Amino acid sequence: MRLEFPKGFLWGAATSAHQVEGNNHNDWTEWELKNAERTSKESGGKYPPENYISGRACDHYNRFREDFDIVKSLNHNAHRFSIEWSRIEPREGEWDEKEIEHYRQVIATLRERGIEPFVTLWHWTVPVWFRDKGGWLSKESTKYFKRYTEKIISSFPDICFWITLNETNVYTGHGYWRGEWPPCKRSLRQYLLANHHLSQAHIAAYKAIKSANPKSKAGLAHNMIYFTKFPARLKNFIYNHFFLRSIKTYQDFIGVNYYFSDRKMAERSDMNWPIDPDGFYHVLKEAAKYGKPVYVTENGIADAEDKKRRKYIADHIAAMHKAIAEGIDVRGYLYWSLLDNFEWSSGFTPRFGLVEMNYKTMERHIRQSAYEYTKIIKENALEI
Ligand code: IFM
Repeated sequence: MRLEFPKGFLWGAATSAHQVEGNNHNDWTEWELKNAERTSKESGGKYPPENYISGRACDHYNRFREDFDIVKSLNHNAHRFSIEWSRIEPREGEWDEKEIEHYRQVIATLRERGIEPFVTLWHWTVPVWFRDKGGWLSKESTKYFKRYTEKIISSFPDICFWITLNETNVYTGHGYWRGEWPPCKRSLRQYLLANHHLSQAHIAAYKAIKSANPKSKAGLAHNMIYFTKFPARLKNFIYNHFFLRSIKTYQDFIGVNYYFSDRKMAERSDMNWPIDPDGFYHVLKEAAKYGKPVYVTENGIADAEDKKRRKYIADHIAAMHKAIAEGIDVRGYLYWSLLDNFEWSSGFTPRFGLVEMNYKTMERHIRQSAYEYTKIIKENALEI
């Protein structure tokens, strides 16, 4: 059977600045240096402290042209990346024009290759001065984020797709509720406050984007889980809908990041996450409730041996097709991730990439599953 996708469907992959660029200086890099020894010990010595320090990551900052050649060779027609705020505004109110020029080159390089950029403004890391002012707990945070957004949109006025924030629910859950990620808070009050400021930041950024260019589209990349266990409805509301509802009409599309459900599945990824493509179908239906187009801004698997990725991608794309066939307006799919990269507190161990990284030599090796994904892209259809 052949599952056809709508004409003009966008296919590609995603990355984020801190996870691939290398040599950033932000709140995470400082935290990594303090925590690497402890995290390494917690792994029972299995992974050395360097595994938990982003360091030069994939050196994508210097090798983005080579990486986008790979993207083109794989026939992707869209690509999501993020701009690193700490590079653009390393000190409060001081813009680094050299870094703006860098991202101008990144965007131009994608466009020259016929690849549509999806630009994320914030993917979890913040400049250290912003952290020192209280980060997302400060009531000034919205003002700072808006100012940064305005600088970026005036620098890149022709971007069609903006993603303001990445996975606010995952970020605040780990950083303000469970205390596992910077800024390592464990407080319901602070968790709610950070969420509140992030939703205000989104709305301010959305308004700024639309007033600068009403034709551009702005949304959020939102992590969604398919919940089946009691109290599934409550969990669905809190995790999947609370933030989306708080930004209500201030979004032109819903960006869905999907990885797993809460069901017991026979197959798991290297992250030990259950593989549940049917859950993907269900979360797309949840996302569709807002009556906006849906873009899959992330979906992927950590699979170092590349044994499960081909099937994972095909099964998830089939589930997405089922949603489309039922009338859900899904317009694009971005696999996470283009390259193996720095997976936050798990370090370099998980391998999500279509492209395998040799971190010693910085060589890139295209995995077989990436070619299988390309077959789907070329046909704009999946044969099952
Ligand atoms: O690597 C992350 C990404 O930064 C945000 N979404 C989930 C991915 C895999 O954990």
